[in-house]
Amino acid sequence: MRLVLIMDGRFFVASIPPYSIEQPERKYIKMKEKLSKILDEALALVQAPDADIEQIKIKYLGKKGELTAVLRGMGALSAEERPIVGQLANEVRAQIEAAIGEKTKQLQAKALEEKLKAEKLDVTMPGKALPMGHIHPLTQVQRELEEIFIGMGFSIAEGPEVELDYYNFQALNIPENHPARDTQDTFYISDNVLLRSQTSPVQVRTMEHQKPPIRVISPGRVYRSDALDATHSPLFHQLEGLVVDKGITMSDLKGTLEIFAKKMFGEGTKIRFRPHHFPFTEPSAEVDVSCFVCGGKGCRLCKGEGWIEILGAGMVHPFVLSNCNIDPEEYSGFAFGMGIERIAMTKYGVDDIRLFYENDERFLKQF
Ligand code: 2NM
Repeated sequence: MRLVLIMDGRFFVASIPPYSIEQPERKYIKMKEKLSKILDEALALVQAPDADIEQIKIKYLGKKGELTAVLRGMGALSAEERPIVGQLANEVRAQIEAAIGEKTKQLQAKALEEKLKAEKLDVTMPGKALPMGHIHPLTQVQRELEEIFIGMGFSIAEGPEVELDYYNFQALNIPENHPARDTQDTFYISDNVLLRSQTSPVQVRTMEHQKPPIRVISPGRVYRSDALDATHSPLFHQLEGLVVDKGITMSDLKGTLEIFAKKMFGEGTKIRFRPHHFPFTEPSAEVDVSCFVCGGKGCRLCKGEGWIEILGAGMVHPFVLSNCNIDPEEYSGFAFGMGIERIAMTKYGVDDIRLFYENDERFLKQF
C-alpha cells in the first residue's frame, strides 16, 4: 500500500505495510523485543557458574523452546518483516549456540581439571596388601621331615603312584593271602597294577638299581580303599626311610629315630620301641614319642598314655634284600615309615584328617 502525502505543496510517497497500521506493527516490535529478551536471558543463564546447559538448550533452542515459539508466530508478520525477524531469530540462535559452545568447553575443561585433581596418584601411598597364601600344612610338615632327614645324610627318592603288584607287595615279602592285598583294601587298576598303598615300592626300586650304602627317604601320596572319616582317608601321605650298608644294626635305627623325634617334637622328647610285626622287617617295632604336651604325665593329646605312636620300623627282612639282589650276608638295613597326616595332626592337635583336604581358609590360615 502506498500513501501519497502532500506537504508544503510537495508530494511524498511513503510505503507502509499492507495491513491495518496499529496491530501488526506492534506485533513486529514485540517479536523483536521478545528475541532481544530471549537472547539476554539465555546468555545470562549460560554465563551462570552452575549453568545447566541441557536445560538451557531445551528452554530456548528446543522444538518446544522459546525461539521456536517466536518463529512459529512469524505467520502474522508481513512479507517484509518476516525475513528481518527470521534473520534476527537466526542471529539470536547463533549467539546462544556460540555461548553454549563456549560454556560447554569451559565446563569440560573444568571437569577434566577436577578429575585430574581428584585422581592424582600419590606414589608414596602404601599399596593395597593382597591376601597372601602359604604352603599347605601337610606340605610344610613334609618339608620339615625332609629337612631333618636330609640333615642326617638322606636323599629323597621318588617313584610311581601307579605301581606293579610286584613292587608294592611281592618284593616286600607280603604273602599272597595277606589282608593288605585284598581288593577291599587296595585300589587295583588290573590284576597286577594298583595304586601304591605305601611308599615302600620306592625303596625296593632304589635297592634294585643302587648299590649300598643307601640312605633314602620316600615321601609321597599313597592310596588305601578306606572310607573317609576323622582318622582315615583313601588318599594320604607317607614318608618312609631306608638305610642299607655293612653292619647296620637296630641301634642305628634307634639313634636315627631319636634324633628325628627330638628335632620334630622338641629336644626333651624320648622314644619307645614296642615289638610289632611287619612282613618286610624283622625284627619290627612300633615307635612312640613321649607326649610333648604333658611330657609323659598323661593328657588329652596322648589320651592319658604319656606316649604317642608315630611310626613303624624294623630291620629290613633278609628276603626283601635278596629280592633286590642285595646279599643279606654282606649287608643289613633298617627301614621306617610314618603317615605325614598323623604327624601333622599330632604336632598341631588337629583331630580330623578331613580338615587337610577341604581347603577351608579358616583352617588353613592357622598354619
Ligand atoms: C614301615 C614300617 C617298617 C619299610 C620297609 C621298607 C623296605 F622297602 F625297605 F622293605 N620300606 N619301608 C617299612 C618298615 C615301612 O611303615 C610303617
